[in-house]
Amino acid sequence: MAEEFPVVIADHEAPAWWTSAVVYQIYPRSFQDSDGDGIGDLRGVLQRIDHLAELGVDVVWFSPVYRSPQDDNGYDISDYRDVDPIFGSLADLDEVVQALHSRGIRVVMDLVVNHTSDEHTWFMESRASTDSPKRDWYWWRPPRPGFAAGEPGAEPTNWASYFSGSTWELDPGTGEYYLHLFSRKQPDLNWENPAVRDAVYEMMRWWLDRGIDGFRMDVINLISKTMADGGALADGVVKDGLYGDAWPLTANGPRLHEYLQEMHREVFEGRREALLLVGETPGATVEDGRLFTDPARGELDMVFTFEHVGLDHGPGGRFDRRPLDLRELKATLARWQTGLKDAGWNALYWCNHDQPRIVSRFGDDGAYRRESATMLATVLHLHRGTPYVYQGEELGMTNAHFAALAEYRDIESLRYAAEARAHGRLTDDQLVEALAFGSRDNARTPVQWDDTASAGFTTGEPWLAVNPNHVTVNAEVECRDPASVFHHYRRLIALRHEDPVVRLGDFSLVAPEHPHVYAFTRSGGGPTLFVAGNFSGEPQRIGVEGVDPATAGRVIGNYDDAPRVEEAELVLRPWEAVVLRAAR
Ligand code: ISL
Repeated sequence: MAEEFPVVIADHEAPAWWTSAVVYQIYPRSFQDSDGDGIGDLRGVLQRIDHLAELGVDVVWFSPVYRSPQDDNGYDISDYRDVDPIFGSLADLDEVVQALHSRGIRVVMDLVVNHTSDEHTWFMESRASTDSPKRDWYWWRPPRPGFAAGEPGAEPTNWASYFSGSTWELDPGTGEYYLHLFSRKQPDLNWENPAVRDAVYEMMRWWLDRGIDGFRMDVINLISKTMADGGALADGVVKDGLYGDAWPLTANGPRLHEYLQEMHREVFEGRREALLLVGETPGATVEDGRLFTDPARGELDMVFTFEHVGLDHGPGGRFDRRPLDLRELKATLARWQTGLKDAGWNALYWCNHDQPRIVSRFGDDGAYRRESATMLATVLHLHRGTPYVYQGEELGMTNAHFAALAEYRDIESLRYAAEARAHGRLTDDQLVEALAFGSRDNARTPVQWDDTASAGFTTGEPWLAVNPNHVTVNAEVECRDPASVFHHYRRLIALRHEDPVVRLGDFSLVAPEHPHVYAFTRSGGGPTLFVAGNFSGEPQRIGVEGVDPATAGRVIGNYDDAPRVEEAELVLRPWEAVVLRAAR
């Protein structure tokens, strides 16, 4: 594939190209179908390149399109070097990459190497016998001492999988159990084995040689496991009466940074400057974040933190809703801004294929859908970091609001519901409510392109129901209206490209204790910016800092005119966002 970008010169003084970039995530299954089978595909992406170019994004990250039994919608990979026929072919992918490159848009591929599919040849060889040369590529353990294989309680530990049930699955052929932190069709790779690491690095180099521009690394902080230390296994603390916490022995292990630095040397050396490397790191603290992203350490460019998207979760996790306290959101994001100020970099996001829609979560997806979606966008995009836009977010798409359990398709939701039912923990009504709040399918309903029957997504039967609100919420309407969510995102993206203060200015929180307004300044490298967002449907007052509201210019806002100023305070309207720039 031809290189369409100017050669990036390694200059360690200049800020990296991705400090002014905005990334767009495509979840191919739900983006655009081209062949009427109800599942989005790569030729469908080709039909929508203009949409991405008009939005002005710099990078597209593709959720997995590799060969896969689709147990977890492609996060279970059976061949890393081929495209699954439901999405098209390698030739289609080359065409998509070329089409994006020709518009100046780089391409980042999902890298899922904590686990493979159980249908990957590596695992099939591994499971064949206890003396298979690939036995040690995965985590095999005998039954718990005193138990026979298959007996209730014989699993080597009591650990809970992220998708409910045990993390251990018995292989009847050899009488041993294998570890799977996710579904039983996603066995964890054993990174302790250097042959595993070499095979992964070789595959990564193969993709870079084909012309892709980086990787989004799935659950990358799970690749080193503390359980490897002397092979010790221990039960986890039981949370829900059934299974124990796997985290302490399976995440953030002692060799994590060593592996990432090795990967860097083996795969990225000499070409790092042109790439974007982003790690998905659930459970990472700011201190971890700095270790991953300090450029001097040669690991990753940025990581996805989970702290801010867990603030509306109760003790029961993602299906247990509790109200957001805005002060906690501000304190959390500010901690990351400050913690990575001098070394490291933030990935900024509200949405992805695992997160319910932000406008339904922290905003108001009813009467103030447009206002709250644009307010949330403004606040996020004015932080220091690289913003990620998840497909449909730029249209103000909302949660699915499914009223029946039968609508759901996601393995995590289905297994959670089955377990909750089996143990009588929740009634069906409670389950409908829990999934409506927390299901990943909220993010996965098809992109709403127009008001026709299947929202322009497919001519067939969509694999997951289209949200009925596509009649009013869709790309056609959004693109026509200059005040829309779409055009607001377009302006925010352009602003990051143009304004060095948005790109690099220091972040400082204003009025951290205000319960309804998220306000901060960005300063240094140009006139100070003051940013304020009203997280409520009521008018709110906020004192202005760093700029004089009488002389300041309005850089961007989500109402037609500037907010009223009374006694040096701004009076923000419902869900209003505004960015003011100090007069020079
Ligand atoms: O959404 C979650 C479950 O509550 C998260 O824990 C999620 O599983 C976690 O963020 C890891 O996500 C990534 O790896 C998973 C895959 O299912 C997700 O789609 C992916 O983003 C396993 O590969």
